[in-house]
Amino acid sequence: MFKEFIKKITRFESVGVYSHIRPDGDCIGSQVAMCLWLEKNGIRAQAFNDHPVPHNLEWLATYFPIEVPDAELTAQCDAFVVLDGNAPSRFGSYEVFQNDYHRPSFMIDHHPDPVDAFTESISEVKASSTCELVYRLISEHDPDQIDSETAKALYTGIVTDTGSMQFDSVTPETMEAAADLLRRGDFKPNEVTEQVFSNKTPKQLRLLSMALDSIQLYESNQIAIMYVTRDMLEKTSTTSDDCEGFVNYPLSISGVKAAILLKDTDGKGIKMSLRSRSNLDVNKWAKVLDGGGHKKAAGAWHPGPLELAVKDVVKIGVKQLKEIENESVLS
Ligand SMILES: [Mn+2]
Repeated sequence: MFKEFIKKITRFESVGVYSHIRPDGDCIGSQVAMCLWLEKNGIRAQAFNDHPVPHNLEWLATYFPIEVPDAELTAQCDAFVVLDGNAPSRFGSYEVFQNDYHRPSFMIDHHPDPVDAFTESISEVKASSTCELVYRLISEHDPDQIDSETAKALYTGIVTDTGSMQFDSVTPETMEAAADLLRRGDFKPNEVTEQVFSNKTPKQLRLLSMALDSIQLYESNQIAIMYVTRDMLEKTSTTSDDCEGFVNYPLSISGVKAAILLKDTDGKGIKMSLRSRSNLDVNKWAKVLDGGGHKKAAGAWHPGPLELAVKDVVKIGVKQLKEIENESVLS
């Protein structure tokens, strides 16, 4: 799988590497590592994203600059790599450019249901993160090319996409990858995690306090709902980006199988983050609401208002709970 990819990608002189829009630790980490690896092998790399790098990940962009793509920059690339997303639409202006130019395209990702729109794909749903896949790719080619910056970038994605190694996507291979990255990069885990996680502002904690107050439980505590409204953001002078990670709090309540954070913050409907720590499949759940993602983590959208969004999202979850109960009775 990686051999073919390595053989083909290293034939190009100049490669544009995209991370998905509204970037996170996994896509930025894998993007920076991929660019450093390409350059080590004599290929000119450019890192692109339409959106800004989140504050807690800006340090990664000092290892390799991430630019907003424009027609001039993209025209310089012979091929593209897209990371941590499996459909062209996840990469913003990339899709528009490719519709016109049809350059060879390479995808590495771990989300379900990949779109058949790429020249070469590495699509591994069981991988904890795209960073774990890029780690395996570089290791298969030449593990000595994993320098300290590459190691920290890849470690960031593994840690952020696994909820600090808590999700059930974590395998012995994930732990081995993390251990090898620590050894090769010669750093301690907290050097990365403090930059990524311990950077909360007092305002964010005030917002969190309000969000915690909004938690409601359904179906004997199996489903937890939390919401953030524009009013809460105004009262705490925060933005909806400050809700990052909030959904893990309702998910941590004993007995909760799935938690949903609803954000009613921009007057453009309700954005939802769905998380599961059971056999409830939030990817299926989100698909009913114009979204998708993984079995354990997904995003969805509802036109609103908030009360109706809560009602509808709970209804879909309850239906799935009942189906799972019926299946286990029958089997
Ligand atoms: Mn990911």
